[in-house]
Amino acid sequence: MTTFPSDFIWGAATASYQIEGAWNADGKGESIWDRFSHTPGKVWGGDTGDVACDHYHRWPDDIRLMADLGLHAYRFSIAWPRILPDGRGQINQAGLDFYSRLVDGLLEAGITPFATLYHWDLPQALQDEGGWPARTTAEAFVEYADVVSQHLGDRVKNWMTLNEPWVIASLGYLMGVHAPGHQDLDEMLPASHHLLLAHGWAVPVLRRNSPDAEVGIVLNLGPQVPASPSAADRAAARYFDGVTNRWYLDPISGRGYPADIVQSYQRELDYIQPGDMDAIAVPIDFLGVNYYTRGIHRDNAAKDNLPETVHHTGESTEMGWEVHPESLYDLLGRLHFEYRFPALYVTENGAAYPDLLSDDGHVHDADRISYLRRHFQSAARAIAAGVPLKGYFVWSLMDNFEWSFGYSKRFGLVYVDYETQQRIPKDSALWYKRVIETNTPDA
Ligand code: IFM
Repeated sequence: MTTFPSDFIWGAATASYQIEGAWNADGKGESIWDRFSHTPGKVWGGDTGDVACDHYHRWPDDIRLMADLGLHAYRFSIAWPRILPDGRGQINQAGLDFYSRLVDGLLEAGITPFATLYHWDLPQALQDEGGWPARTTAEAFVEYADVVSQHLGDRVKNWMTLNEPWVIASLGYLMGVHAPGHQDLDEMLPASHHLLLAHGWAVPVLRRNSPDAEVGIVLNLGPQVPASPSAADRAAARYFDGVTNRWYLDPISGRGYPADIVQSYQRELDYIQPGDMDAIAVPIDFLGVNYYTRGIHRDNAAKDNLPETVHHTGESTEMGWEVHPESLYDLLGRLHFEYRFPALYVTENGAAYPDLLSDDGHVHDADRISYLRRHFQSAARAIAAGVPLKGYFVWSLMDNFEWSFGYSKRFGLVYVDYETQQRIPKDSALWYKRVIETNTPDA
């Protein structure tokens, strides 16, 4: 039987813009995702986060839901423009009060809060001054981290600075499919640096305001493997590993930016100032790992390439992402044995499937249960191999706004009827409750 350590933390994750709604309530400022989703053509079906799951008003019910599922911990994010509507300066007390009540409610329910400071909803006012490509945004982030941790740091003891800087920089400033929708390598590169700098500068502030807290950062990571053992395919895989994984892992581990990738960008990284790389390499207590899939790389231009030996399993989620649980084992092993972070959490893992509310009033999402069970088993194998994995947060607690896909993709353990805001635990939620109770995915 697969078992987990007795103190293993089972949780679920969400993010502010994806669930809260109340986009302009109680003094909240506009975020780049408000602006982006209100711009025609940017999000599937014209969907916006204006109402989302209305969690801003329904949070007491949502905490009851979490308690019913037996969650040990809840990972949520704080909306920067609720706290500092202009990004810096004037504090919006109503925003702080919202998160303060949420944290108190979680603690009363016996659920440990894990708070992420930045899950993509940058104050639009800061974007108007240049956004993440501007160093001043990293400076403003420190002010924001200070304000939040001064108010919540007595009760929140698990902090994550950023969620997925690769996505923020690459999808937002290079590919243009996320807010603010820019397509410019010369914005993406400094954005990635200023995100890491914001992280590095904020860590000591969080430690100062939140004694005994554990502080980390969350990266989206996945093995990038060659389709064959040829030199060309290995080089292709190595490049993608560098761009997506090492570009963030190496600097936070004190190794600087990977030289092969620096060379490939053919740019002067003249935005890096003395002391930056040391600040970015500040020791962290844990790394948060968001794992969804792997990448298989083939150099189609290579002459006489070797036959492919690594194939897609043929199993995909509704996002089109290959289901490959073994890669979670490989990834966790690599992170531990190659980078030696003091502790790891899976801060996101889960799957979108075309869930249907059946006539019997239930959502029979056997494919999600199968996905999660196999990933939990991989995580257990990694722990058995010596990886200090401390907990696992399923993405997501409930269906929500899936960025440029709007509400068309459902990742939740809990089904949300967006017309009525009714929450209906899917079969996977009831199964997850048993996993937590028994501490085994064989449940
Ligand atoms: O919904 C997102 C989340 O906000 C960040 N990580 C990936 C999830 C699924 O795409």
